[in-house]
Formats: sequence, C-alpha cells, structure tokens
Amino acid sequence: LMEVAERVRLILKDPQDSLVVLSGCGTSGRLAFFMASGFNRELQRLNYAPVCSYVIAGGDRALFSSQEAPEDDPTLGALCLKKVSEGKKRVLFVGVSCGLSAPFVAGQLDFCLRHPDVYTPVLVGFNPAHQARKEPIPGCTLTFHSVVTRMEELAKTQKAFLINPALGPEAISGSSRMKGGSATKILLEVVFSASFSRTPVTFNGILQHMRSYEKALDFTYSHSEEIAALMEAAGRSLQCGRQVCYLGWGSLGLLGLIDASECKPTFGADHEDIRGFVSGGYKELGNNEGDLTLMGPEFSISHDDFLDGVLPRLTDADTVLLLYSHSDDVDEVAKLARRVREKTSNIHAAYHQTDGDAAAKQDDINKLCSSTVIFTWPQEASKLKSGNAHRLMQREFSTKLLLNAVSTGAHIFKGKVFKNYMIDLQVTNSKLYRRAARLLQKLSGHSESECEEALLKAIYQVDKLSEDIATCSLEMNQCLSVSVVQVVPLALVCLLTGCSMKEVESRLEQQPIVREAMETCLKSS
Ligand code: S6P
Repeated sequence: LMEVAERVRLILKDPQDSLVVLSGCGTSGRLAFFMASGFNRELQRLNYAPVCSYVIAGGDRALFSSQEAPEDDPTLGALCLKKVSEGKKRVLFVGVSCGLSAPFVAGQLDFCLRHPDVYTPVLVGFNPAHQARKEPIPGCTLTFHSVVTRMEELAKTQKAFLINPALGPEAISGSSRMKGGSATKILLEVVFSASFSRTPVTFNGILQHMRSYEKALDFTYSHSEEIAALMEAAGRSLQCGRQVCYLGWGSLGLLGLIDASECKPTFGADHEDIRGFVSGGYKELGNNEGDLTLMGPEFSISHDDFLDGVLPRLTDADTVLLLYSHSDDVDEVAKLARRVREKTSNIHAAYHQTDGDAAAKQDDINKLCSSTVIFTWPQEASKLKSGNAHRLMQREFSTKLLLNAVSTGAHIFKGKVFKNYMIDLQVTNSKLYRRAARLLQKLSGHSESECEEALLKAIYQVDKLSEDIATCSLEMNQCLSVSVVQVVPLALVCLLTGCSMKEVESRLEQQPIVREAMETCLKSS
C-alpha cells in the first residue's frame, strides 16, 4: 500500500502527462467511479490537478443498471483503457476484481504488461493469487490466472503491484458487493489519502487509517437493532410487491444508487424494487457520459424524477429511506420528507452528525420519520490530519454497510436467498452462468451435464433441447436469459421433480417465495 501511494505521488507531480485510472466491472466498476470522483474532488480542494479517471465495463449505463455481459470481454477492457489514457506518458492503472476473475480487467492488466514504458498495473482483489480464475476466456489466450502469474513476477521488482488480502467468504456466497466492495473502498482510500497528504507516507499512518475503518465498522454495527428495523421495513415492502426508495444527498445518495442497482443481477430483482435517487441528479455525479435520463426509466435518478414519477403512487406499503448528513442542506431534506410523509408514514432516515452538532432541524425531520438511525460520530474522527475528507469517507463506509444490510436483508425476507446462496441470480455473464450451474449441482446432486442441460431448458423455456440450442454459444445463452424470470429456480425444480417447464412455472407462480418453493421441492424429492 505504501509503495502504491508513492506511485500516486509521482503522478501528482506531473499531472499534465500522467493519469491514474481506476477500473472494474459491476460493483467494482461503480466503486472505481465513486472513488475516482471523490479523489478528484479532494485533489482540487488541495490545489492539485484532478488526475483520476475511471473505466467501468459497459460504460456509464452500468453505473446504475445491470450490464453484466461486458465483464467477459478482455479486448473491450484494453480498448477502454487505451482510450481513456491516450497521449499520457505515465499511467497508474488500478484494476479491481474482487474474485480475481473479470476478463475485462484481465485484458486491461495484460495491456499494461505489454506497455510497461507507460503503464504500471495494480490489481486489487480478495483471493490468493493461486485461486485466480483459470477458466479459458473465449477468443483469447489469456486467463485471469496467467495474467496474475505474470504480475507476481513483475511485483518482485515493483513494476506491478498486487493488493490481494484474503477476506474470507461473503455472508451471501459470491455477493462481493458487500465485504469485497467495502474492502476495495478501504484499501484505495487508505492509499490515496496517504499520497495526497503533504507528509511522508508511513507504515503507521496507513495502519492508523485502516484502524479508523475498523472503529467505523464497530460503530455502525453498534446500531444493529435500528438497522434491523429498517431491513424489516424494506423486507415487508418487497414481500408485498411494493417498492423501497433511497433518497440521498451527495455521495451518500450515490451509494444509494449503487446499492439499488446491484439488486437486479444479485437477486433477479426488478429495477423498480429498490431504487436510488440523489439530490441534483447527474449534475451531482459528474460522470463521463453526462445525463443518461433519456436512456430509460432506470436512469431517472434525481429527486425531481422521484417527485414526478414515484411519489404520486407511493403508499404506506412502500418504504422510503432518507440518507443525509448534518452538512447537507437540511431544509431541503425536511421539505422532501414532508412531501413523502403526505403519501406514506413508512418513511425512515439514516443521518450522520458529529458529537456536538446542533440538531434542531433534524428533530423536525425525525418527527416525520417512523424510525431514524442517528450516527453521532465522536469528535476525534474529524480531528485527524485529513479532516473533512476522512470524515466523509467514514460516513460513506458506514452508509454502504447499512445499505448493503438493508437491501440484502430485504431480499432475504423476500425469499431470494436459500442456504446463503443467491438462488434467483441472473445468468448474464460467464461467471454468473458457471455459478448457477455449480449451484444447481450442489442443490440437486445431479451431474454437471444434467445441470447445464436444465439451465439451458430454463433459458429457452423448452422441455427438450434441440440441436440448435445445444450448440448455441454461451454468450447467446446469457443474452437470452435476460428475458426469463427465475431461470435458476426453474432449472432446479425441473431437475428435482422431472416436471415439464409449464408445470414448474405454475408451481413457482403459486409459491412466489422462491426459498419456500425450493424447500418444498427438496423435501419431497
Ligand atoms: C457482486 C456484484 C457484481 C460484481 C462484478 C465484478 O456482488 O453483483 O456486479 O461486482 O461481477 O466482480 P469482480 O469479482 O470482478 O469484482
């Protein structure tokens, strides 16, 4: 971490010809965007040039919607990196792949390794290097593992860097948006904060910063009862087919958008189930491609969009969660809270303040809410060298933990998790497709080929596979799977019962809680 921080410093010294690029797919790409924007804001505040850029697989539409397929494309990854760093003489590339698995990132790292005169690659992930993905990538000779092996060799002479502490498994198997995402945020913020500070990068400085996240984590979970209440409210809304809306301010609002967008691939959710809105919309974001509103309803992200499109149909069955801090425009929060309260009493807030902050206006907001998680941070956190930036990062981290708990918990209530597996995941890229096939094997005890066959039958909605279907490419299968609801549950119940696709569909319709449908089938099989 110290060495990478020194490399960032070199970039800061020569902003004209140098660049830092943060990149990843899915949540890792969203966090790359989130942090690149935050670091640039902080750099400008410190009178440095904003040297950070981001690349997310699938472009900006992937920031708020599920675009899993580009994750599989190493050439696209390399091209995007090349484009964003055109003309630069020195580039520090930080590729994030929690599972050391995304071909898009492998392609980017390979590109860096082939152009060492300009690019220094840093890989952030949370598996030991030998567990990097070994599966061949179609149309290319690389595997993620082969790239990691080359990086390990260069790491000995600090021409490449691997930051890959093992975090242990996720609470929900494979849901790296949670622990993996949080660890990504911690590691990169620790590195970049150290490099922005005018004092030397020291081991103790890094350690102290890391420990402050540990404290923030304990502090956040000391509110676990209130968080559980929020989780329950959100869960009740989802259970009855209603909606959860996060209404946030500043970067906390952006975290709401990110958390909401992850629910689609993770739980097979509809984009309406959990939605995020941020004050100021795209103006607040400063993303590469600007305003995406015209791309469709998923891309309406401002509070005005919420007022126009969602508020009129809100009822008590929907849950609204306000995310804000003492430093936000509290009058605006109160105004919006009042509008929401006219439609639903199911309004809640998660609010951050520092010990000693005056809270008269917040009290008015709290009265409108049926519950508020108040995080009153001790003064000491804000006394650290990096002051405001540090305080904001801690609050963001805490908000991320809260939101991940709320959305995951709500989907558990809805029955989308079975034995700690995401049973209703989308199979829209090769990683998810393979994960689904493995899950079917594990839960049904059938062979690999039987499970793949069942998955294909579910995707194509047929009882027998034709020659054409059996020889379709994996990409085609993944692409078609988007239009099928509950692909994995369909395949599993078919495997366990031997029933036709039509019968299974009606069985699942009768039992909308997927976990219960699975339990019933497993018991009777
Ligand atoms: C995981 C999330 C996914 C991953 C994406 C990248 O909870 O739904 O979007 O972030 O697949 O994974 P990785 O391992 O390359 O960071």
